[in-house]
Amino acid sequence: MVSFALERRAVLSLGANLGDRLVTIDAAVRAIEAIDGIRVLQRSSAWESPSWHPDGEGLTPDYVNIVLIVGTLMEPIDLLDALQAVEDALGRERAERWGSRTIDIDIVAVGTIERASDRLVLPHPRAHQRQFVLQPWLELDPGAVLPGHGPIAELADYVDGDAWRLP
Ligand code: A4P
Ligand code: MG
Repeated sequence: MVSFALERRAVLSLGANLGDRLVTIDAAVRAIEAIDGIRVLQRSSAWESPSWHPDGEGLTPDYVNIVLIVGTLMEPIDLLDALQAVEDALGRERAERWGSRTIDIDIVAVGTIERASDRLVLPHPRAHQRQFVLQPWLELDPGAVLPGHGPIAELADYVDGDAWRLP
């Protein structure tokens, strides 16, 4: 019998604002499904939103974002390595922080872990402020709680910003 007793649930946010955004997101989901040690459990619809940037909204092309809920036995840092390898394989260039990108894969949360190191902050430090993370996550799990921040349904009620579900 296969046991998933030690498996943690991780919430991933995928975003793209260059090229054929939906095609790249589909390719990223397939690449994540192919990783040994990750099971994709749920995938949200695609949501579009103006680009967020510390200097203002809408300075770069609009994004498409989705949320994936996965099960994994991997340590969070190994998960980050595996997801960054997917970004690299899909042509992601890290020219500037918050710059446009073919694909960005952020780890929103891993179980109830709250931990910060140089390479990985959990939960993602800006996830609680972003409708483009909260709305697709709500679609999959309306009762979810973001560790350290509370129920995502409440966060989504008072966070600014806009995100619309694509048909
Ligand atoms: N890092 C630390 N914690 C994490 C985490 N929880 N998940 C480190 C993923 N990475 C994490 O990331 C920079 C470094 O953050 C990584 O090397 C990792 O060690 P990056 O992906 O190379 O660069 P980035 O994406 O520009 O940085 P970051 O911090 O992920 O940016 P944000 O704040 O996520 O902004 N607007 C819309 N509408 N939709 C979007 O998806 N995304 C961004 C990216 C900006 N505006 C957006 C969207
Ligand atoms: Mg990122």
